[in-house]
Amino acid sequence: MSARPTRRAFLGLGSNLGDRLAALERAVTVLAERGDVNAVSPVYETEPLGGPDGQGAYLNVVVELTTPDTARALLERCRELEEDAGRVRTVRFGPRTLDADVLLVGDERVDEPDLTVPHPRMLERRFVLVPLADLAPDAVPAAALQTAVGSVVRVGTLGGFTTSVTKSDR
Ligand code: A4P
Ligand code: MG
Repeated sequence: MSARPTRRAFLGLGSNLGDRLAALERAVTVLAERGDVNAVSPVYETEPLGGPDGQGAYLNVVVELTTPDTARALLERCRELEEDAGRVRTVRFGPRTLDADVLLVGDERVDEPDLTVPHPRMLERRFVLVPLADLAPDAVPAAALQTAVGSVVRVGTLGGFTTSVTKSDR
C-alpha cells in the first residue's frame, strides 16, 4: 500500500481583531500539529480590503504545506482554525479574529458553491501575493503583483517559523 502523494499547498491567514499576532501564532501552531507545515512567510500589516469603513489593519501571513490533504480537507482545517479563534461570521469581509483561506493546492482546481481553488480573489490582493511571493515566487505572475491593490508593510516574523527568505528585506 502506498501513501497518498503530497503536494505543495498554500493557506492565507489574516487577523484584524484582538491580539492579531497571537491569533496567527496560534493558527500556525495548530496547523503544525499535523506535521505538514513547511514554511511561513514574514508577517505583513495590511490595509483592509472590502468590508465596512473604519476597520483596523490586518496582519497577514501565508503558510506553505507539503501535504496529502485535498483542497476540501484543507478548507475543513481552515474552518477549524477559524472556530478555534472564536470567529463569529457577521459582515462579509468584516473584521475577524481569524480568516483562513485555501489559496493553492498543487495544480488542483475546484469550482463548487462553497469552495473555489485557486482562491478567486488572490491575484487582486497584495496581502496575499506579497507573502506568497516570499515563499513561492513562481506561483505569482509579475503582472498580478503590479496590478494587485492594498498597501502591505513587513512587520516581522512568527517565532519558530521564520523562513530563510530575505527577498522582502530588500
Ligand atoms: N470559500 C470558497 N472558496 C474558498 C477558499 N478557497 N478558501 C467559501 C476559503 N473559503 C472559501 O468565507 C465565505 C465562504 O467562502 C466560506 O464558508 C467557504 O466555504 P468566509 O470566510 O465565511 O467569509 P469572508 O471571509 O468574509 O468572505 P470571503 O468571500 O471568504 O472573503 P475573503 O476572500 O476570505 O476575504 N483585507 C486584508 N488586508 N487582509 C485580509 O486577510 N480578508 C478578507 C476576507 C477581506 N479583506 C482583507 C482580508
Ligand atoms: Mg475567507
